[in-house]
Amino acid sequence: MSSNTSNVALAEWVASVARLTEPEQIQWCTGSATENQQLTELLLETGDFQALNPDTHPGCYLHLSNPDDVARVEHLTFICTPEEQDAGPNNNWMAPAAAHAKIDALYRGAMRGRTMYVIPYCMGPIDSPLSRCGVEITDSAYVVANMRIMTRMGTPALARIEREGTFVKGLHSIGDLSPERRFIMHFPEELSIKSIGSGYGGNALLGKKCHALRIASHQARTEGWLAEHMLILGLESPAGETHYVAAAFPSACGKTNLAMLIPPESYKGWKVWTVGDDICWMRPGEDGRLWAINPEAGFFGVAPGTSEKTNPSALASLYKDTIFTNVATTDDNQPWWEGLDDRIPAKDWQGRDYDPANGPAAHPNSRFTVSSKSCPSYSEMAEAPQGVPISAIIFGGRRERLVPLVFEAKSWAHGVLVGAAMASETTAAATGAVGVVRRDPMAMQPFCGYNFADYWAHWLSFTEKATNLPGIFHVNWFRKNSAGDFMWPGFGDNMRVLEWIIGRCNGSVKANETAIGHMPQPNDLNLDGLEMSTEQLEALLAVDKQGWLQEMEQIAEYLAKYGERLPAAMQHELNSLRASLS
Ligand code: OXD
Ligand code: MN
Repeated sequence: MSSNTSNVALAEWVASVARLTEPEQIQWCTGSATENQQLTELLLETGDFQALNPDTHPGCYLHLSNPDDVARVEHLTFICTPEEQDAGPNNNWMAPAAAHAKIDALYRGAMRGRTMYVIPYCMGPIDSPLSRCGVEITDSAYVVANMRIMTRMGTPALARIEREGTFVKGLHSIGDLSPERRFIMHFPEELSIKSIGSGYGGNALLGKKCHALRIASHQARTEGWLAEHMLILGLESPAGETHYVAAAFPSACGKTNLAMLIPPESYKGWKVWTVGDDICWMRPGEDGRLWAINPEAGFFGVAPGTSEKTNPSALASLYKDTIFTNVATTDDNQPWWEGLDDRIPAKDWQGRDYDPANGPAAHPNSRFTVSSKSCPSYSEMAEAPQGVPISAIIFGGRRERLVPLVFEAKSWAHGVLVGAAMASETTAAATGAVGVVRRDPMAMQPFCGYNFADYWAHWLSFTEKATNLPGIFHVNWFRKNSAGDFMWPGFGDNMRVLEWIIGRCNGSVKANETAIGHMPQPNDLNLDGLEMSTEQLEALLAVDKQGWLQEMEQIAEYLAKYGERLPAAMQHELNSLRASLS
């Protein structure tokens, strides 16, 4: 048995994985600078990393993945619970024994000739009671390099595991990278994950989607908290008061941009602080509020579209110590992607000479991995063990039509229905068609580790768990007019909507009561410095009752898939909304 840990379960698991996968050697990761330097040298030697221009981008590397392995693979992602109904219609399901047998056969001898890395990690600040630990075993040095940035990885995490005795087991092998032999399997009851055949982000960095969302959502349900696909930001007013907001948007809908928003010029003295850009764990505090941590330590952001205009803070973070995956490069070896600026790239994301006939130079789902600490707007409260108190929860989607700029749910239960009814046009973050409207409840469709009906019941139960719950809001930055142009400028100007939301939370601003919820009176939105006519604003805030009735029919049809398990309170909310619309 290995002497690398005093935790017997961990030592035994590592030994059994080694027997199955037969690595050439085993390396326990400590997270030290020397270890990172050695790994980087190895990655450069194997060609998994290419150094970028050391003058403009010191410590930055480019990784080009297999062209068949560039996004999450939802059709190959499984929740393996003893009862199929517990995974729900929202997940692919496989019986645990069958799943283990299938994937273990693929792991047999998979690490021959390779190093097996053992990565102890902590999701959340190392000293926070809200944090949870895991161990990822992987044969990919690229995964280790990413996990080092995305989690608190190494010796302190192992010490916590040894103290607490519990951890999530994540086994990952790149296998032969064949999509035919690729599976991402979750065993919530066993608190374990098995992933093979992909080296890409969400499939391979098991702390992120697999642990912090799919397994954690199950853990959160059992333990009375929430694991959500949400950014967390702090909004500081000129008076120095900071409100924290959590917001759920489907993948690649601008969560990173919103989390790092720079207020417009007219908002002197206002400041947005970034706590997290993707995942939020919240639990009721003794004061009855929800307190949240960002379980991650870095950003795995979508590169295309990130620019000085859309997200200056993200861009400022990317000039040192960043891993770029599947971006293009310029002739002086700087990273480049569509939307960055008007330079012409030299090489595309497959390392070919750039030719527009081959499509975009950077893959649309190309990414940067960078420490949160590199971000100029990073909040020091992101390291606070108690987390931050949440004043508002925002749901949003990418909707060209119907859905107004902002509305507020009438109650918590109504808010849960608003979240459950979220829909969005699909993006490149997952494989499959782009631009199709799909239901993405709470932006958790790809990430909820159990039956959505039980998940909504869990959300509804928070009225009994917390006495001072945040307000729930819905936003849509993506509405288009009949000419096909966006009606709202978005980005920094989203601050105007955030200000209204905070005003609602502290009772300083009124609202119009409409059939779908509370909405701003046009004068309540601060439009200083923005060229927008009253007609444009009215169009952005219009409630098309007929359109909403049709939407309600589609929502009812969608929810009906959950049958008897759908909480009665949801049906009740739906019926009362329909009544107020007709
Ligand atoms: C992500 C995603 O990578 O949601 O954050 O796909
Ligand atoms: Mn995400």
